[in-house]
Amino acid sequence: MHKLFDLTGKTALITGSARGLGFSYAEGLASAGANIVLSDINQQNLDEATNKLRNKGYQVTGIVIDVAKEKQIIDAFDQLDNQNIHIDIVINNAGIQHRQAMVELELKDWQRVVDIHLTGTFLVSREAAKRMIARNSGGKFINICSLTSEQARPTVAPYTAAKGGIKMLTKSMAAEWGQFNIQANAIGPGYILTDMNEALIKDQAFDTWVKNSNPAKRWGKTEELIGTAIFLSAPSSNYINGQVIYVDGGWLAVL
Ligand code: NAP
Ligand code: GCO
Repeated sequence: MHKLFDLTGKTALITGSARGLGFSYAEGLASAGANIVLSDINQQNLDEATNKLRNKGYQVTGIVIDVAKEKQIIDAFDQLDNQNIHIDIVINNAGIQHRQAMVELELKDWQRVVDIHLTGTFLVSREAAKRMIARNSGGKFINICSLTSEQARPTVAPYTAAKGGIKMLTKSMAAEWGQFNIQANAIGPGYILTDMNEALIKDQAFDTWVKNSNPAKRWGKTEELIGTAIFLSAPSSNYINGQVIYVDGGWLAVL
């Protein structure tokens, strides 16, 4: 393992990591040497995911965190403190999608999407950064953006607003925490084959649109995001701050 990409001795917390991209990030960082704290809202999914990684010989702790609930986040970090588990790397991955025209959208549905993506990213990062600064340990934040951090499509307004906000929150984190040797960056995945997009993948017209909209002419695979996650978690990115790296097959590069 090249020392620029070696995560040995570091502990990474990934939110929403019982399945999907979050689980891929966790497995990828574990393969680069990191100890892993998996977190999710569903205890059963979390236990299954924790066991999967432990069976591969990785050092894994599982903790239930609903990123929409501030008290759960605070309690979780207190629990980790009590277990002497110090978080060096945070991937703010937890997320949901809600597809509906704005004129029909209810406030509760808007609020839930924004609470999980944008506010959840803020709350988890605040608790982690407090401790990184107090320990003078430095740290890494990888927030999860989206093509919708840059461009919109109809019916996903709360998600788009939240993902645009996460892009700017990432820059705010860089602005305030860079002096403490903390780097905050983001990954912007294109259209990836995960459960979140199951309905879209099955829709022939949408599938064709995705394939025609990026130079790679295909959907992305979860494993194609791992290298960027390791890079942004490792010493190789120590002078990169406030950036979004789009892993999108070239989607945003072309008309
Ligand atoms: P996914 O397959 O739906 O998985 C989302 C994960 O987040 C699940 O484990 C889910 O838990 C968890 N979660 C949901 N609400 C939560 C909450 N309140 N607190 C904690 N965990 C919560 O989604 P995905 O495709 O892997 O997406 C992961 C992230 O990547 C999201 O932020 C998404 O916006 C972003 N992203 C995805 C794509 C893509 O094409 N897939 C592209 C760009 C960005 P449960 O298992 O209990 O539901
Ligand atoms: C949608 C999708 C997208 C992708 C992703 C693209 O309904 O358009 O869910 O939001 O998941 O965010 O980058």
